[in-house]
Amino acid sequence: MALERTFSIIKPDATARNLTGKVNAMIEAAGLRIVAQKRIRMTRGQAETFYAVHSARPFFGELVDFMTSGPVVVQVLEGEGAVAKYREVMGATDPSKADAGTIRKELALSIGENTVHGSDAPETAAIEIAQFFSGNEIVG
Ligand code: RTP
Ligand code: MG
Repeated sequence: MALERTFSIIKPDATARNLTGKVNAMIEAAGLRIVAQKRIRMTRGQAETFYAVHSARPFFGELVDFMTSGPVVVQVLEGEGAVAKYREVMGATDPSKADAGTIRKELALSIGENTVHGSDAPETAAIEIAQFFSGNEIVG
């Protein structure tokens, strides 16, 4: 498998509980390298753009409220098959359905406050990375 990059967000429920280091330890233990990282406060505009694919869903307003409710840590992760590997490490969207040992099973609070985001395909990863990072901020 080829070296690949994926986009990750450590969400406000996790920064509020001081879990950034714990999430990062689980990412690194899985063999993924954190090649870019910054802590930001997402604007509503950024959150609406980021989750535009969900704009017609009933939970869209709540999702934007949540993602702008506190600091997030945006990251670029690199590794072999990074997109699929990180989805495995994250676990299912709903933490009650996530496998043992995954970030969401161990740390998430609910389907909304679910601790992390990870890109769902290499094409979306490239778009999401470009929304938050310029090329010289990523050091592989
Ligand atoms: P993400 O995009 O954050 O990595 O999560 P995902 O792929 O596992 O889930 P997705 O279907 O893309 O949904 C995006 C985020 O919306 C929130 N959500 N809430 N209340 C609900 O029923 C509901 N469904 C989804 C979650 O925070 C989910 O991560
Ligand atoms: Mg998604």
